[in-house]
Amino acid sequence: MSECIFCRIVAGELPADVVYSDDEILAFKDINPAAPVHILIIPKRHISSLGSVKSDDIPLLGRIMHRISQIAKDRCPLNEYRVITNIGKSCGQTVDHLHFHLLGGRKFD
Ligand code: DGP
Repeated sequence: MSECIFCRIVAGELPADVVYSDDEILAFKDINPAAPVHILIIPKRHISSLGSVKSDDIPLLGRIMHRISQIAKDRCPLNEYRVITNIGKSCGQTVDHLHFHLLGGRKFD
């Protein structure tokens, strides 16, 4: 059994409120939302962070970006939103599995 929480969600070992899933991408609601729309978009394959992507990952990263824009079109008012990824503990990364926060539905400064 993986020790990575997000790998366990991908494997169905932990529950999640899934909003999108395909062969390589999963999107689910953040357990601790910071905005009315707060969705995490992850590769199903374990990649630790954006800091460890390889050139082979470029097509996957493009598909993740495209998927984020599709989810945002459906869920974010005015199609306005923020996308964040944290890399490393000192910058707020608490789960060592690449994830993009899609935040929307409120004003950000
Ligand atoms: P970060 O701080 O960038 O590593 O963001 C990790 C996010 O993951 C944080 O906003 C809370 C969320 N999170 C942590 N554990 C779980 C979980 O088990 N389920 C869900 N849905 N979200 C989780």
